[in-house]
Amino acid sequence: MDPMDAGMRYTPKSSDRDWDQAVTFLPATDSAKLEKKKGPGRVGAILGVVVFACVLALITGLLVWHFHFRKDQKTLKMYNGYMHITSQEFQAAYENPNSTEFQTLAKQVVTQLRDIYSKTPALSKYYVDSTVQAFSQGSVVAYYLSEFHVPASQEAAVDSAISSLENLKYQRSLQSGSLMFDRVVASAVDPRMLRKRSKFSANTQPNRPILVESPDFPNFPYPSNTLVQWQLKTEPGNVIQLDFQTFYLENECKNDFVKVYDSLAAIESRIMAEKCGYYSPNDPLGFISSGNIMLVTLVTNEEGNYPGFRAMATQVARGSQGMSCGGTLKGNSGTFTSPNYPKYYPPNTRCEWTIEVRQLLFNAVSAFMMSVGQPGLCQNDYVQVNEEKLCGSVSANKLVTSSSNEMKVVFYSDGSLVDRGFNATFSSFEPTNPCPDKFLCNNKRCVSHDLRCDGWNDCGDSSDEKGCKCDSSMISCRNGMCKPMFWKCDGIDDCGDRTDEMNCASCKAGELACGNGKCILEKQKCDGRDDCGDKSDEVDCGPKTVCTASNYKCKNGECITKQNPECDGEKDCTDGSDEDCGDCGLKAFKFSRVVGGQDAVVGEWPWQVSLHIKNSIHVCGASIISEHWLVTAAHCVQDDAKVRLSQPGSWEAYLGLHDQKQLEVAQKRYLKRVIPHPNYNEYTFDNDIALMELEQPVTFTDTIRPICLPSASYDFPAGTTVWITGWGATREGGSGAKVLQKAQVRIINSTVCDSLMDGQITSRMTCAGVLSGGVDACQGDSGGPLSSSNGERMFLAGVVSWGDGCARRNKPGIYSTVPKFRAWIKEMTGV
Ligand code: 4AZ
Repeated sequence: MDPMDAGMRYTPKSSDRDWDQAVTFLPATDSAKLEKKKGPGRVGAILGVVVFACVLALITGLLVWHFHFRKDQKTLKMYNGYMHITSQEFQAAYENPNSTEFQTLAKQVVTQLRDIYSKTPALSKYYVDSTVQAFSQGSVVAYYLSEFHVPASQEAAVDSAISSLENLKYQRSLQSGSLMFDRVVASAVDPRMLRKRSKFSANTQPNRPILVESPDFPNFPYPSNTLVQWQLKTEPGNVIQLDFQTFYLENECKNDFVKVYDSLAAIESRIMAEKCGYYSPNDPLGFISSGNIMLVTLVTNEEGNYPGFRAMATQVARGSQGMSCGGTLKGNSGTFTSPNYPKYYPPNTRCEWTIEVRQLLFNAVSAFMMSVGQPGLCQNDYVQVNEEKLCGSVSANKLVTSSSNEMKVVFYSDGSLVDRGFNATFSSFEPTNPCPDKFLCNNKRCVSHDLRCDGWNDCGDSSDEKGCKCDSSMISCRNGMCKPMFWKCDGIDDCGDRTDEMNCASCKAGELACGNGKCILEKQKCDGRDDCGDKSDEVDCGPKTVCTASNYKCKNGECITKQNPECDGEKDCTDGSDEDCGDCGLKAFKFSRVVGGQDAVVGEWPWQVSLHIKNSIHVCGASIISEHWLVTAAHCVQDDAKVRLSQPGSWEAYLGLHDQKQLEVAQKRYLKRVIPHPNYNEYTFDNDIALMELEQPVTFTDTIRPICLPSASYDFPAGTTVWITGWGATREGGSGAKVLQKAQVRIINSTVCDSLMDGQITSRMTCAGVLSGGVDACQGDSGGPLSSSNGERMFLAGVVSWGDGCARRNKPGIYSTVPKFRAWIKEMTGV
């Protein structure tokens, strides 16, 4: 029963928070008592003012302290270093941090360091303590970590005092305490490596290969917020070769990275490389130390955990095969490389080759890749050929000649930051006959006579394509070049002087000039057969009722003989269905890795999609065809050893993305369905197309729009200019692009392409590229669009599928021919 109803008065208790406002209280009977109670209130007010004044004073004091003295608040600074002790012989017990020998020597090193720091006021004031992390041979090298508490304003002074300790190396030997040492090198610890929780792995044993794997590899992604270090040691006289078999980290090195040091401690002046992202087996990642020690570190942050890495560390005798370099090279020709090529060369290396021939032409055929930050200065790592120093990334066509029969080549790497090195060939020549049995290019290269006047720029300066006498299978350009006949009258200026586009309509009376220069009888026009060979005789034929496979079929069943009538701005079907195109293939704005491409403009390719493995990196491209559906390549959605790529749950799609580092700008969608083409052949890449249904429809914006799907009869004839776009590798074996890349290529005649690709082209494949090389789709572009404009809208001509490498001469990119799959797409998606 409710007590109010029972006539009882209710007195609220302090614990009753939700008491009813309608409740009445008993009236006060003694008002004097109530007046009296106001007395303590006045005292309270005075007390309140005093307390308030105190609090105000405290806050003011704190603020003054905060702003005035805060800059001198001390922060913890760590320095990693090594000390070269000359007065001790290395003992096996130094390998074991628990041994008495280790601890005794470590104590001496710490005393020594305190002594060194005490002599430098900039250091002594802030020094806290040091710990010894390891010892290695030579006589004994001690690796230590020193801790300083430094006011913010003094950090630079402490850094410089620490680096000036290195000057001790110029004194023959210092005696202080009981140790003699001749070198102290230290540098500030990378702050990213301080933030993390540390884990140290056990030291490896010399003399047998060691597996170095990220934690939980290959079963789970590596853990968050982890620092793992592997100290690798081998016997003196050997070096350590570290080869990564798998390397798959987050793309952003500031989050997750692997650092490899030519040292046992993370001393930044001994760093060989910092790596993140993905390295494919075609782009092998491998390092070699200069001595018998190496440190591998993995640092991860809290977001984006990736599969990680597996590497094998092996002991290699210094100077063994593949690692040795220099010497005298004799003979008429030969090749030589930097040590460990094409993997990374060791630090602290100098190699000198003397090439002796009767007369010499030095011909560096592969790129020189050096680690120097500033190409041009060639101060850190370089190749010196006679007097010329080369560094940075040097063209594969770089050629240096000597004017005597001797040439000296020196390769030099300093103590940090290594790169892939170089591959070079040399060949000798008679000064009077520089290219025996070969063609001498203007740039002094020698190329085979077979390559002369073949339509391709083999010399690199086009001199092999000038002054040509063309045979009947080639177009004779007025400028002296020869071009393949199938490029005649294709509307594109292949000669460069338009010769191939002249006299295209010189047919007899009663004949019709085809687009490709061929003449056919007038009556063959619009007969439903491709008499020209380029279908130009079946264009502009008006409505027709008898349909062939090459006719566009209107919604009302009418057939149009005009080639590609859809969405061209002209109504060809009587029911107008050929112009029933919705919003597809239109860009919101007017626009004035792909290998050989350039950065796209935001919104330029609004149908381009980046497919990521869930919580992982970009792996494939795709194209938006409707609010619900994407088109990609079937080979992108085949299960692999680690990820079930055929499952929609393995993916996330980024729409409207421009920069892979700004995923937050894009619309992210998960997938409901993945439908690979049922006839996809994983050996031949035939039918390499797949559909993806989005879990949630996408909202079209200025940067997210669909591309038009060409009808089954749509033709993209050879010579048509088309665009490739993607975040794939920007060179064969290279890494992916950060910003979306675009490049222009042309459709290549299928017969020509089939012979270039050794008969591997099916009717469901379209070839496109630049046959002289240099422009192409590449790894990571797969699944993305081959976009073609009809002047009004963009059409999905193809899906990036495969190729023989990337951007190689005479090796076009191969795309799945979208018109061939139009009916299947309609059947599966309704689009
Ligand atoms: C790939 O691996 C790939 N050059 C895509 C396209 C090409 C080559 C390779 C064409 O995804």
